Amino acid sequence: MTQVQLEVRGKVAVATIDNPPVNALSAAVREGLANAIKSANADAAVAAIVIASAGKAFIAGADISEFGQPPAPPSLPEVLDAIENSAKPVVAAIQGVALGGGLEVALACHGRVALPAAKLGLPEIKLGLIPGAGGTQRLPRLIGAAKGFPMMLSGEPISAGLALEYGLLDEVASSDVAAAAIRLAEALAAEGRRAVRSAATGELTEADREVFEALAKDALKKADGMPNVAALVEAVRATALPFAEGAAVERRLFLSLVADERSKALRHVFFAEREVAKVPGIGPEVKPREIASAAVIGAGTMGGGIAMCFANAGIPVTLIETAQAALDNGVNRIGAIYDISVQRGSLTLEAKAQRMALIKPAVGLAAAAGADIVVEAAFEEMGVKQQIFGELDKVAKPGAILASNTSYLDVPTIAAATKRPQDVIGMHFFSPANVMKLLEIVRPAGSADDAIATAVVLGRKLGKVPVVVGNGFGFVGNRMLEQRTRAAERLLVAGALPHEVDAALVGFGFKMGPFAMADLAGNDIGWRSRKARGLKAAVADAICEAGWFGQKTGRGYYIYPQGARAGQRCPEVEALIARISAEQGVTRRSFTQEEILARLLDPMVNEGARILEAGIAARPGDIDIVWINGYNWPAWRGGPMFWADSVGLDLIVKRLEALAAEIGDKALEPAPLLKRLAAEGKGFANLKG
Ligand code: 3H9
Repeated sequence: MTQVQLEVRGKVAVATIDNPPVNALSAAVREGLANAIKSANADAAVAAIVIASAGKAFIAGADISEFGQPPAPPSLPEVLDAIENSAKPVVAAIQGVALGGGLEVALACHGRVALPAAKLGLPEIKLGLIPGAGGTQRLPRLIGAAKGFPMMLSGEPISAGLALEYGLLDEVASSDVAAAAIRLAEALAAEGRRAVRSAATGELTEADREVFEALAKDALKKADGMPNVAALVEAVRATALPFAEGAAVERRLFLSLVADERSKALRHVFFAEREVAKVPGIGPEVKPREIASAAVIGAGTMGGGIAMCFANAGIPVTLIETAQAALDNGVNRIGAIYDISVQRGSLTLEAKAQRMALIKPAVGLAAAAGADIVVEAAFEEMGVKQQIFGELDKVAKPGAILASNTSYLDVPTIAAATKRPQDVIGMHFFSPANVMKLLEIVRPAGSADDAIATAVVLGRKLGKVPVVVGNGFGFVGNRMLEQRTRAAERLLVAGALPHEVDAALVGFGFKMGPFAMADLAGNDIGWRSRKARGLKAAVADAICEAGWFGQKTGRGYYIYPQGARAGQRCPEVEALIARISAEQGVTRRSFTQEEILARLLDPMVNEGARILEAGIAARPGDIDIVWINGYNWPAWRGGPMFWADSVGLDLIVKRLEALAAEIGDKALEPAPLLKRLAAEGKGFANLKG
């Protein structure tokens, strides 16, 4: 079975790539393309060649799953050289996305025709890479670096219309792109070989180079330590060299980036993001329910944000409160958030009006009667939730999905307040709900498969990354966060200071450390929750007892002079911490950044292992996706479970054993799964499949 079929139509040989789902350039496709070019050139009856594709995508790029494996010949640059140097002109017929190596195939051709809906781009930057098959050399030579460099820097594809304007395409065909490509191929053949232009022969003008250098300077400033931005600049600069030399520079840079841990992490995230959409036990035969309208209960910050998600997706939503004043406040808050977008220019006044019109404020639960889905975002207290669900059971229409936006509570207990537990699930949004990508969908035992499938489809429609998780205190994200919070408190008592702990996490790549985060969210939230659960945290409790709730009170772990967002070190807090260490008989010591990181992150990994053992997360990659999309874990670090693998599970086990002994806390001992994998010399990645 060849993945490239060659068929001669008149004088034109059409090579059609057929490698579902997205025609990635696997070794078999590369070989098939090389053979097609060779045999078409050897066939005296053929005057020109067209490269076309079956399916939706033209070519989605190199096969990402092959990276990091031993290279299988022919390499893509070799195939592209064969296309470019073909004695007979080659034209690309682009019917769908031409991305990465896919666009590089098209660039090596002598002509390019696309359908209007096609998209063209070089997204390698998003995988921690740069184009590696001549893209950095051919694209700027064809359309100029002033246009080509930003395309490679952002990784965002452009439309066929813009590509035509740029000169990246020769033609946009309204239909039958293969026929249009055949016509162009015939015309090029008729003009004769010498008239055929190759992207590799183009040269950049002085003015173009100047614009590029200015853009490059700016990009390097914002590169944030990502090595591929500097590599991209270097590769584009190499267009000043003869093509073959420039291509060699690009290849060297590309190969070193493929081996870089940051790109490995981003590739892991690419596949984990797609895998997370597959819910174990729920196949395509499970049809999601139709969601044409929604209701959100609670017009507080969370409920308002969730209502905005529905309105942004064009779904009418009833926003419900118990009293008019609270409702008015909620609606005003939503309006004010949209106003900020309007001021920033990211939303038109008209769009704001349309979205506000989709939000229907109402007092009383009876207004939820017509909704296909009801999302409860009321106070986080079991009694409150049970009362609401009991009433909803009476008013909601049959088959409506009843979702609780609980962060910690037991969903089956909430469901037990209804006579339709199969329709009750958790939908845990993250604050601010209209911004954060993560949506934990809690799937309690007894919930209907089609209710879960509906929530997944809806989640994506709302622009979220839905991750289906099992029921259990704190689900995945908050359960692991609690370990980090405890670890941060332990570090303070042992000798570290808040700014040192925060700096370690920021150095790792988080936007904020745990104490800056707590000050932003409000320290009283954790305090209330600890009190309700009978838990103690000496430093955190003392901070709250002093009334230092964080930014909103002007002080917390840090001081915030006159509403400043960045906190300053607080001598009183530091003295308070030292006093608590002394009270607990601890001799304070200093910690390196590396020690701080290990103490914060190892217990999270341990909890992740327990979550996997309990089946609360289906795969280690799901946990990574939760942390990247809900808690700002840097994507280029791949998520906590990927990070653990890169550190080595045996080392994490040793560190946890030492920590458990030092603290005298059995809960910190390595989980059985972690120990087993470490003993077998494996990582979490081995759990796949
Ligand atoms: C590159 O080209 C380097 C070169 O410069 C140099 C080489 C020397 N490889 O996203 P979907 C799979 S780097 C392997 O759900 P959609 C994906 O895993 C590459 N597999 O569909 C999924 O599998 P499964 C530059 C790939 O319709 C299935 O296809 N290119 C690849 O929402 C469907 O994917 C890119 O970065 C791949 N390249 O979106 C483009 N692409 O069904 C990456 C997809 O088993 N791809 N798969 O879960 C995309 O942006 C989107 O997948 C695309 C389709 C827009 C194509």
